[in-house]
This record gives sequence, structure tokens and C-alpha cells, in this order.
Amino acid sequence: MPQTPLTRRSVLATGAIGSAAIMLAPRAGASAAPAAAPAVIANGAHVGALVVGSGYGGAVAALRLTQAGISTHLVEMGRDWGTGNGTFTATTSAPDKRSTWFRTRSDQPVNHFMGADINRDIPMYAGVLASDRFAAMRVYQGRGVGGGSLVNGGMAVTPTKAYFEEILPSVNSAAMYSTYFPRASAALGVGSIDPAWMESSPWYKFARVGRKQANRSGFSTTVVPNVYDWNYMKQEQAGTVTKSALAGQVIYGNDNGKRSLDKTYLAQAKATGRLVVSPLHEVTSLVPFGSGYKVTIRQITDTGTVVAIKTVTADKVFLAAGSVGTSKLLVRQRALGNLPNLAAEVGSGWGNNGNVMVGRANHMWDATGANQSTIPALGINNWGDAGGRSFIEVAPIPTGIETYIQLYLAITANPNRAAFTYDTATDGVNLSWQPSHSQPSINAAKRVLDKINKKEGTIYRTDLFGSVKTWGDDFTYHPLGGCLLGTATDNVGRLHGHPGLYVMDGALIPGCTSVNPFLTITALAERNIEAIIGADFV
Ligand code: FAE
Repeated sequence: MPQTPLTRRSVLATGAIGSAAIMLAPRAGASAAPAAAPAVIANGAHVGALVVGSGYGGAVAALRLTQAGISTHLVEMGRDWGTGNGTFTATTSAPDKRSTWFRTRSDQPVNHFMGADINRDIPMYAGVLASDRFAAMRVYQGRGVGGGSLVNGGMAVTPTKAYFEEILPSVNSAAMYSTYFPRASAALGVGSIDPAWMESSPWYKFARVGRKQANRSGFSTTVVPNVYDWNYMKQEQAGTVTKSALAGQVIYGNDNGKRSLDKTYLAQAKATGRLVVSPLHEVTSLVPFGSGYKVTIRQITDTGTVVAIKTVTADKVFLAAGSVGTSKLLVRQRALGNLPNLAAEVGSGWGNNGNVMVGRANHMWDATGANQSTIPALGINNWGDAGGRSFIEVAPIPTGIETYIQLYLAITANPNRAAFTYDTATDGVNLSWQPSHSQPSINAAKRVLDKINKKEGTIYRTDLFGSVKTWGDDFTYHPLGGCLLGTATDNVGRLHGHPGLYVMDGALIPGCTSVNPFLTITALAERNIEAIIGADFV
């Protein structure tokens, strides 16, 4: 199979990377694009740059490496949903096999209604939403080419500079806010809802009611930018295009409207002709080999049959399997003796972005609407409250019927952190998060929502997260940490002890971003890959 190795010529092409202009186009002298890119990575292949995982960190790495003239292979354990194999048929109220990563029953975040379990039996399949179950925490993640961008709500929020400096003091924040956050926003296609339309659309009644109640209790709300194409959504409302956000699609994928990574970063990377993407390929082990790494990859079908175990060698490996995927892989490899020099800090510093979810039962005069867009547009900002900081997304509950439920996803400043550890008995990796670790998040969210309940004369719903359970405190959408920047890695994501091995994803970020995290993950990846290409490919 033809590969374009990391030749001296292509290497030289990256030598002076460092200016934004250079990042945007192949440099003079970059290696020519291969005539015909191979379909997927071959057993026995030697590749220059291997990217593991196709979420935000992986997509940034793939684009900037290929633009710098470096032939790049990207392996992703989930399906490629964009090759015409099918569309995202599942909705939040009707999960089918495409909804869930290899389970016999769906595993919905809001899993009960009126006390009844609303999950459904489904065939085992490489569905788009995975729930990784640890002892006291299940972690939702996207699976497929595009990673979390396939399943997320598209909220693209920049943290305050002060908070960014609090969590990542070793990073030059001036450069982040002048260069890398704007670069990430532009490449992701971040935009904002038309305020006039939001005021009139029946699909955003839930947001307006949530805002009214927050304001009446003295809390301010903020409009949240998003990567969803708001003009497309207007047309959905007008009935002139196929509905997606207005048809209950989000956590199991959007067929239309959402600018997921397969339409932005990854599409651009593919357009260079230097990217080979291998879906349904999972990296299972990694050992030093010569001056690079020998990588074992398991290829499966979308029903889970293993069709190949491949071994490839790579000069440089960019780990972008997500906070959980990257941490699990590294902790296991270290325990097995495959990557013996990894820092002791690998596996620690994990947090859930302080996530907790909860619903309030509105009175009948505060209906939230039978029609609800799946894309959130407002957040309640109580981050200034030193007694319990929170940023609370006014979330939709798009069931197609009036439920009077006001749903919230709170991001809170929870100081608790957990660690991943290898379990010899199961050959698996555990996460030390305890049920009690979520209590500070509940306390912070209550500082806002108790006050709203008191003012409105309302109560919490107790039937959404169990038969009698108020708080969705045992799952997260926002895993962060496990291989922290500056401790497990150097200040740009190079893993200590193993040259040529990098972390590119949410594993670098210490547990909480104060807002929805993907914009921060993307901007940090932009910063790091620029430095790595500039210094390590000479
Ligand atoms: P991620 O996007 O998870 O990508 C990792 C990729 O690696 C995945 O595609 C995996 O399948 C793949 N992978 C894992 N292990 C392997 C392996 N061994 N071999 C090959 N491939 C592998 O990582 N964030 C926001 O900012 N705004 C939102 O509105 C928002 N809503 C969300 C809603 C839901 C339901 C969920 C689940 C998440 C949401 N998030 C949101 C979180 C966001 O999607 C997440 O922080 C990022 O996707 C993390 O990016 P990473 O690059 O770290």
C-alpha cells in the first residue's frame, strides 16, 4: 500500500512553522499529495505521523500536520458516519441501535420519566454515543469520525481569561486569547443565535421561560455561541429543509445543521490529500520501537466482529482519544511495562467539569413548550459567586410533548479530582471518583436553583434520573484531565519519558474549564500543535 513516509523533504517543509499564515496553507516544498490515498491503514505499514482519535484534539492535529506537508494517518475506533452508510436515525426519545456504542440497552442521560425507565433494548452496534461505566461515574463520549462533535450540543464557550489563568497558569493566556481561541472559533464555524428570532421562535420558549425565572431570582443569563448553523435552523422552523435540531436530533447525532468536525477541521485535512482516516480501528497497545513506536490496532465491523489485528510503526504518535480514552490507554500501557518511563502523574487529575443535571417542575402557567430545539442557547452565569461557582445551561427536553420541565446542566467549580488505575484482575482501568465527590457540584447548583424554586414556588423533579432521584450526579458529558499539561506532559503536550509521543485532547486540562469545554480543548490543541510542528519536525 503506498504510504508517504515522513521524508526529509516533508520534514523540512515544517521547519519554520509558527506563523498563522503558514498554518493555513502547505508550505513551499511540502511533500506532494499522494495520487490516491489508501482506504485504511495497512497491517505492517510504517507511517510518519499517527493520530489516535478524531475528536477536537485529533482533528486539529490532523489538519495542521497535513497542512504542514506531513502525511498523516488517523485511526478512530468509531464508525465513519459520513460515508453514506446511513444517517443518524435515533432521536432523544427514540434511541435505536445507532444511538449507543455496543450495549444491548440504551443508556440515556435522562433515563426515567414519571418513575419509569425509558431506556430501550437495542441490538449491539457501533452506535455514536458511548457511556463508559466506572464505579461511581458514567462518562458519555462521542464515537465516530468527529468524536464528541457528533453528539454534543455545539455550545462553543470561551472561559474567562481569569479562570483560564487559574487552571493553566503555565500557558501564555495573552496568546491564547489573541490567537488560539479566535483561530479555533473560526475553524469550528462558531456563531450566535439571532436574538430577535430567539425571542419569537416557539422552539426557544423553554429558554425564554428559563431566563425569566432566573432573572426574577436575580441571576443574569448569557447567550451562548454555538457551531449549529442558525440560518439552517430558521429554515427548519419555516419547513423548507429537513429538520434536525427541531426533530429531536442531538446526542445521537445530527443529520443536518451542526458543523461537526467531519464538516470542518477533518474535511479540510482530507482536502490536503495527505490524510488517511481508518474508522472502526481501535489502538490497543503502544510500545517504543526504534526511534518511534509500534502500535497495535484492532479493526472491527460495525457489529463488533474483529476483522483484523494490525501492527504498524509510527515515527510520532498523537494521542487524541479523549480524556478517558487517552488516560485509559496510557495507564494500561504503563502497567503492562510497554511505556515504562511515563510520569507517575499520568492517570491523575481527572474531573467531570463539575457537571450535574437537574429538572424543576414548572407551574402550568410556565409551560416550556411541546416543541423544543435540541440546541441550547442560554446559560445562567453565577461564576462570580465565591460560595459556589456555577455556569448553568438552560437545557431543552425535546420530547414532543409539554412536560412543564425546566432542565439544567450545571458546570460547577468542583475541587474533587479522581485518578485512573490499572486493575490486574480485569485487565481494565478503574476511575476513583466517589459518589460523595459530586456533592460540591450539587451545592453550587442549589445556590441558584433553590432560590429559583423558592421564588417560583416550585420543586425539583425527582423522576428523571432514577425512580426517585433528583440529581443527575453520576454521569458527565465533559470528562477532562488524566494527563495534565505541565505534569504528565511538558508545556505543549509531549509525554515525559517517551519522545515522539504527544497528548492532544481534553486529557491535558485539569478537571474543569468553567464552561462547556470543546472550544478550550480546540484552542489549546492549536497552540500545542503549532509548537510541536515548529520544534519536533526539523
Ligand atoms: P473526543 O471528542 O471524545 O474524541 C476522542 C475520539 O477518540 C473519539 O472519537 C473516540 O471514539 C476515539 N477513541 C477513543 N479511544 C480510542 C482508541 N483506543 N483508538 C482509536 N480511537 C479512539 O475527545 N462540549 C462543549 O463544549 N459544548 C457542548 O455543547 C457539549 N455538549 C456535549 C453533549 C454530549 C452529549 C456529550 C457526550 C459531550 C458534550 N460536550 C460538549 C463535550 C465535548 O464533546 C468533549 O469535551 C469533546 O468532544 C472532547 O474532545 P476530545 O478531543 O478530548
